[in-house]
Amino acid sequence: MRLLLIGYGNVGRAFRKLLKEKSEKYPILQNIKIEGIITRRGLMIGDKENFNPDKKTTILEAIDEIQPDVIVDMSSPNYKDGEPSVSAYVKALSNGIHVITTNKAPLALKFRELMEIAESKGAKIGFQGTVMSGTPSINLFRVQPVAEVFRIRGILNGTTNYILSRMYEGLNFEEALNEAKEKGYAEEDPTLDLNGFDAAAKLTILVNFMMNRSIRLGDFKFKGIEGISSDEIRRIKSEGKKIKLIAYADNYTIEVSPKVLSSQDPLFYIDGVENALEIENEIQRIIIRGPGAGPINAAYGALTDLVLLLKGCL
Ligand code: 80F
Repeated sequence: MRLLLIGYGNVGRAFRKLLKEKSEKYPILQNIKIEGIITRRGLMIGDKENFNPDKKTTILEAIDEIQPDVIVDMSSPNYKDGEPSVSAYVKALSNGIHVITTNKAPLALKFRELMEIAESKGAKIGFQGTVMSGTPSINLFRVQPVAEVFRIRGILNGTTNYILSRMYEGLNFEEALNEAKEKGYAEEDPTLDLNGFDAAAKLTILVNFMMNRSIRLGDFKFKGIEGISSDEIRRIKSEGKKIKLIAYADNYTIEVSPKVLSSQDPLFYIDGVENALEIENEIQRIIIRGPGAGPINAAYGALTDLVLLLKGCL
C-alpha cells in the first residue's frame, strides 16, 4: 500500500517513526510504503527521515505523480476554506484513494460533502487523530453501531487544558503556554487553541459524526480561554473549583466556552494534556479520558486508522 504524507512537522515525523517501529513487529504493516512526503517546501519522493524536497509541486500534482493508495494529511489547519487539503481530499476520494487525517479544518468545514464523495467512490476517511488524538473517540463510535447520541460533553483541547492546569498550580499564562509549545501540543498558530477554534472544530466533527447532523464550524458560538487571568484562577481555586474549556452539544445547544466546575463534576479531575469526553445515547452513558494532544498521540490516531483500513474496519 502506497502512502503520500502531507505535512512533516511534529505529528508527521512521529507518524513516520511509529510506522517504522510497528512495521518491524506487526506483519499487517509490512507492505506499507511511504512513497512521498509533501510540505510547504515541496515534494520529497521516497521515504527518508530528513526532509529534502526534490521539487516544487502542488499537492494535486503530487497525487498524480505518486499515485498513492492513501494520503495521510498531517498538515496545519486552514480554517478559512480548508485548502489545500479539501481539494486534495476531493481529488483523492474521487479517484478511490483513501484519506487519513489529523487535520481538523477540512472536516470541520466540509464534513458531509467529503463523506458523500467517499461513500460514492468506495473510499474511506479515517479521522481519529482529529479528536483526542490517539485516545479513541471517533473510532470508539465505530464500535457503537445504531446508538442514538443525544448529548456530548468534553474537554477537547490539550493545550488549553494544560495551560489552565499549570496556571492552577501557580504558573503565569506565558510560562504555561511556552511549556505547551515545547511539548508539541500547541497548533502552529497557538491562537487557534487559545481562542477556542480547535475545540470548536473538534466538536463540529463529533456532532456531525456521532449525532448525524450537518453543521459547519461557524454555525455555533465558541469562546476560548483568552482573558482568563491568574487572579481569576486563584479566586476560583479558593472556592474549591476549577475553570475548564468545555465543549457541549445536545439536540438544542452547541457551544464551546470556559466553565467553572465543582469537584462533583467528573471533568474537574481532567488535568494537563489529558482530555475527556462524555457521550450519552439512549442506551448508555460513556466517559473516556486520555491524552488529547502530543505528536506521538496524534500520530498513533492516524496509525490506528491505517490499521483499521487494512483490516477493512474503517
Ligand atoms: P506542525 O506545525 O509541526 O507541522 C505542520 C506541517 O504541515 C509542516 O510540515 C508544514 O510544512 C505542513 N504544511 C502546512 N501547510 C501546508 C500546505 N499548505 N501544504 C503542504 N504542507 C503544509 O504541526 P503538527 O503539530 O505536526 O500538527 C499537524 C496536524 O495535526 C495539524 O493539523 C494539527 O492540528 C493536527 N493535530 C496535532 C496535534 C498535536 O498534538 C493534536 C491532534 C491533531 O489539542 C490540542 O492542543 C491541539 N493543538 C493538538 S491536537 N500536535
